[in-house]
Amino acid sequence: MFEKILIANRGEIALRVVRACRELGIKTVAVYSEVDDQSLHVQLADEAICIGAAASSDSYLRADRIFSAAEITNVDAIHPGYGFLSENATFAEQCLDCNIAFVGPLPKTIAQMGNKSIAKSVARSVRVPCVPGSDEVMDNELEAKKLAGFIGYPVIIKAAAGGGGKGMRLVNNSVSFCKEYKMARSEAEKAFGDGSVYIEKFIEEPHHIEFQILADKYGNIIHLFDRDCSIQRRYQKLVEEAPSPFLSKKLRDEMGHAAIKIARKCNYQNAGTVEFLVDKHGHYYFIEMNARLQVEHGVTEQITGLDIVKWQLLIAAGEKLTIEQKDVKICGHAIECRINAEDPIKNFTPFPGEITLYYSPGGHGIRIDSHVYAGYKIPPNYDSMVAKLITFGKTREIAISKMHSALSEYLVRGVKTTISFLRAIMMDKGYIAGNYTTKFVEDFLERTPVDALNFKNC
Ligand code: MV4
Repeated sequence: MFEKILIANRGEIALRVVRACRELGIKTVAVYSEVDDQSLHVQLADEAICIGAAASSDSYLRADRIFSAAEITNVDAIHPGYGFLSENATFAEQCLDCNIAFVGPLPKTIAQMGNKSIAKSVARSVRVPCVPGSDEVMDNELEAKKLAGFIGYPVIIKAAAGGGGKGMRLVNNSVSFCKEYKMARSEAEKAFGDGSVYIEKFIEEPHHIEFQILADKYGNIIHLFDRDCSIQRRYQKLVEEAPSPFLSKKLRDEMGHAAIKIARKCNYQNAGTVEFLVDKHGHYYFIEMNARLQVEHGVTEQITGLDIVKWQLLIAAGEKLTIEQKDVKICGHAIECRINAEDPIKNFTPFPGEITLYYSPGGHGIRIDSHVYAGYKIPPNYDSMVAKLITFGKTREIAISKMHSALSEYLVRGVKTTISFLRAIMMDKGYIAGNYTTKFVEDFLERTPVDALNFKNC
């Protein structure tokens, strides 16, 4: 096992990794930016090194500085968390070149899955259904338009280097196709330095369902079942749950099997996620694979009893998966609410600042993953997520009820948060019924009065 690892991330996920390491007896090195010196991950790690100014491009994205910190502290491995350098194949490769284990997949797998068009061809090659569309990237505008007409509108243009909704354009008819195509390409070029795009039929009101994968270095691959991530706003997930209330046992088994086939084909190692869209008829389509630990991994941990971060470390250190698929069982139901420092009634604009008072809920079936506390100053430079509140119980009803009370108990003063907004979702008939789709948030905001989002003024 590793003696010491460096955590190339910040916030709650850096803390999550520190905790897993502590349990395994691994020493930890935190890296942090100038504005993150008060973060709990810095205080709880065994060592901490400041790697630069607040902007991510001057700190958490600076591979050179992270390697300097790794060299000074003599670590065996680097855990990249999510975001930042976690899906950067070059960074993973550089780790291996320096004889430092990268806690994630092989560089080649990251590169393959990072190109969403290649990822789809991997899925097709093992006969997993994909959304009908261009099988390759479309570099020619007129050919792209011809294909869109053939597929039938509405279509969606996606950046091959994108993922998670970045660089996506919905096109309703042929009149606006060329304009949207040009926009998509230039957006992709600007955001990823790669303007290639591909086209898909737009699936109306799908369920967004993903499967958690664990794979060791010896070809043992299991899935830890599914998460429903349909509750999103502008491609940011707000609420996730496991298992999905929409999937039948038959569909769940079939999709889990499909996810493993894709992972096997790309020589997947470590923890990963295979994303699908599922339409109202129960047809499922592979859309992308995320070659990293995800924000919402905690709900899967709660229903399976497995510690995904611990398994990531064991696998990276060369241990075999000792769990077989038949040993993985869904036990109960878990829901996660992402608590963001944002003002829901001002279009969810970020609300950085000092947390003046902080009381977090607790009790049976309640888990909080967070790096904040009273007196903590939320910097304006990063993602606005400040905590993940996870509840779990025997049934979905129990998990919802616990989430509702936990959100009611949660006190955060000094900044605005999404707590009241999330609490209103827990009281929503559509959410409680459980057959919601990716259109949920849009409809919910239309039917919910502003007052309902402003309970307790938090
Ligand atoms: C789609 C889609 C419908 N049809 N692709 C969004 C995030 C990215 N991972 C994939 N996403 C989607 N891709 C096709 N062909 C619907 C989504 C989608 C979505 C779209 C609009 C509003 C909310 C959404 C939430 C999740 C997924």
